[in-house]
Amino acid sequence: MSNNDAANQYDANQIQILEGLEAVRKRPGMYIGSTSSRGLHHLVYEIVDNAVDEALAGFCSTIDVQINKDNSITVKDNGRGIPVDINEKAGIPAVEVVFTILHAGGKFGGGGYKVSGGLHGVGASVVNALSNWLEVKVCRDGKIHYQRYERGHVMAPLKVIGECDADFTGTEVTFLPDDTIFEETVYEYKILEQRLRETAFLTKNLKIILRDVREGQEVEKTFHYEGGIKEFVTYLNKGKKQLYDSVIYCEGTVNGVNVEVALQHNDGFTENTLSFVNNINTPEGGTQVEGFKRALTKTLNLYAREKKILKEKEENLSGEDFREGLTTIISVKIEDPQFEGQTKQKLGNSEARNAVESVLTENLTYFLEQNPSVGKVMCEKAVLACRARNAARKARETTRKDALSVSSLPGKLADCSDKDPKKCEIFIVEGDSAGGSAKKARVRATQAILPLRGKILNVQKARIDKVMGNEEIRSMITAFGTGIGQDFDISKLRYDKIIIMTDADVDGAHIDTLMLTFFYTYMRELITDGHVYLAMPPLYQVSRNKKNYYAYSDDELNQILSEIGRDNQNKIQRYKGLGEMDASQLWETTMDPNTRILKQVKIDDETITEIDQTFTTLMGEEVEPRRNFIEANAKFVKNLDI
Ligand code: TTJ
Repeated sequence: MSNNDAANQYDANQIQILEGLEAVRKRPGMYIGSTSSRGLHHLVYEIVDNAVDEALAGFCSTIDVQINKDNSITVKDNGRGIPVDINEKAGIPAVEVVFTILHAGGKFGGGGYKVSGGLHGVGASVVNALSNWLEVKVCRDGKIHYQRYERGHVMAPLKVIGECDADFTGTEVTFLPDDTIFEETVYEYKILEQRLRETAFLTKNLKIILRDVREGQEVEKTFHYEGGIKEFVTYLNKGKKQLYDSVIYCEGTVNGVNVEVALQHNDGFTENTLSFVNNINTPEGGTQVEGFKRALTKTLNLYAREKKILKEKEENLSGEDFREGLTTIISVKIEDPQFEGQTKQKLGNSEARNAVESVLTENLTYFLEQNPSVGKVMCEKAVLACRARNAARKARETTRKDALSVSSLPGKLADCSDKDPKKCEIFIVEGDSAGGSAKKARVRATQAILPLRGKILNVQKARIDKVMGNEEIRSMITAFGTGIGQDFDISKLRYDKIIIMTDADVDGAHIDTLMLTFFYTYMRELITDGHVYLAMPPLYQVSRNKKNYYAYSDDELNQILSEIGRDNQNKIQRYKGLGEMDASQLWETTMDPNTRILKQVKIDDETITEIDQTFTTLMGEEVEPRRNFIEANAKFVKNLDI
């Protein structure tokens, strides 16, 4: 190549690069999902995942993540350092390729599993394109190599700016997300903490340090788990009573699929199965989860027969029975993962099914031989679960025609007259008196009212037969029309919106969480499909010159007062409960679709791993954490993103 050709090719490459990164800036959502807080945090995972790859390859032991004072982020590792020599094809240093060419992940010279990039897997160049500026320092051969970019543009050629220890190598990246692209530019320590803790659990022995140096909120934590996912299970079962001491753990590689499974039962009734593919959470499971279920059900049924816990005439226990109160982490590493389903969150590779099944079957069989007392406890719990399930089914069959059919809607329900579910909504109201006002206030055609007496059952502390026997819960099931648990059918839902309307106090918040726990456990799609809302009654009424103003927070009260004037003409009333409002006030402030505030209950994929724990904390024996939580309301909002 003559000098001239080289120059031409360099120019051609530059143009391509700029077009590539410009496309990212034009349609950021396509590359990182969103430009909200979620996308902002995603940038950090994209960078960190490159360093995690290096750890998985066996060359990096520590990753240091820092939130800087200006909300820029620094990620530092002690890996081999991104190569700085000229990449033949692009004619620029490899490190520059990584940051400026779209889809050039950190992959040089194969081997290992492609983990980089989390859900979207887009890599460092996308982070660069979406940053106001980004600086990279690579320590290699005793030198510090440095380059700076602004909105993806190279500012100057890669250059040596100093020296480092001859035997130290590593990569350091600092970037400031572009405030013209992101709606939110302030990092939340808690969000990064959860994800990085999870990454550390999934990468045995990797040490991740997270530091916040912003004024007034300085904090530093280290996540380092020698036990990997085994410790993850212990962490998730914390605050619950374990059925036996050991966490069962196994690992193996079959047909190129590396499998790790860790599990332990607690004395609760809900299943908590979390699955990951190449460190990425798969909320919808897939073949790896199918393999786990098969292995668990078959192995334990075989064991129960062998030990005569199951008599010859008795039918096999179901998978569900064995998974009652079971916390499981399944982590597979696979070269070419295929994601399926609407949201691409479900693993499709069939070799993963076989790999998980065979690794778990072999190890669990051996474990049960060695630990017969644990095997016995597991089987006995499943037998009880099976009995409860059968009792619930019988109750359901005998009462299906009456109690659970639309023809016999609960007496307390004031149903709406419109039969098109899309137009209808149901208010679940705390207490008979508020229920009465709501019935008077409502639009009959489209708004149904179901008053509930007292607190509903805590379904984390009861088996399905007891849940089905609870009157308040039965009323809801019947009114919704969907059935429950395995029978749940969202297409039968009789209302588009299910609105929980409780007092704005500690008891009301408790009822909210009991209700959400019930929905989450037995009617999850109601939440994931966005049908569940919390009504927001006002906290204050301000009357002045026959005009009424409503404030939904203390801040809002202050705002209103400064607008209308702070003098003795104002009459300020603090509402203690819904019952203090008459029908027209309730309508105006909380029920009128044109003026009310509703909060939609959502579950963020990123926080789903801690949802079960959130409910456990809320519903647990210990009163203190619940009170703190409900009063502060912080974690609730974070995890459920209401
Ligand atoms: C690839 O194979 C040759 C030796 O270097 C390997 C590599 O690129 N390692 C690597 C990349 N370690 N750390 C990174 C990395 C770290 C951060 C913080 C950000 C990025 C984009 C890459």
